[in-house]
Amino acid sequence: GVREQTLIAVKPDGVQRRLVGQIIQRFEQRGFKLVGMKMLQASEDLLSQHYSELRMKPFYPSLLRYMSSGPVVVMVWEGHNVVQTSRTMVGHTNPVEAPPGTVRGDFSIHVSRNVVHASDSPEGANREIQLWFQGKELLNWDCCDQTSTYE
Ligand code: YYY
Ligand code: MG
Repeated sequence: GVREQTLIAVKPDGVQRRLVGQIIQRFEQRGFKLVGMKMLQASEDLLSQHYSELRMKPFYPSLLRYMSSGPVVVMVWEGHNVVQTSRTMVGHTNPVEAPPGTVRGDFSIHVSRNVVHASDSPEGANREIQLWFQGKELLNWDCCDQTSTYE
């Protein structure tokens, strides 16, 4: 439905490289609605829950170290098929496979510094949103272009 939500995060490399504005712009321009956003330096505890499925991977320790090394900007975007569309906009996990026009294909080279996170399923998105945000931090607001974006 049009109320589907996803978690998008600009990772520490994206913040350091001042890409936050360009990344927000892409989601706004596509027509999605921003319903929550904050900047924080994530704890390893939060990140271990966020990346719990990857805990046995060889890159997991360095992933947590890097993701907790500086501020991230986390956002919740809402709209029809936002999870799948966001994955397409972000591009393949490994930037070598991410075509130009995607965030990773335009702004990154190496898998360990791929600029953004995007949830990979509606169920995963709901789990991640609850992990990163309190309910009161998500705003329910009317977007004035609703009837131009949706039937
Ligand atoms: O969802 P996505 O971020 O595209 O990829 P995941 O398979 O969930 O991995 C999360 C994160 O881990 C990835 O964005 C970079 C990092 N990573 C890595 O450093 N090296 C790999 N070989 C695979 C993933
Ligand atoms: Mg993932």
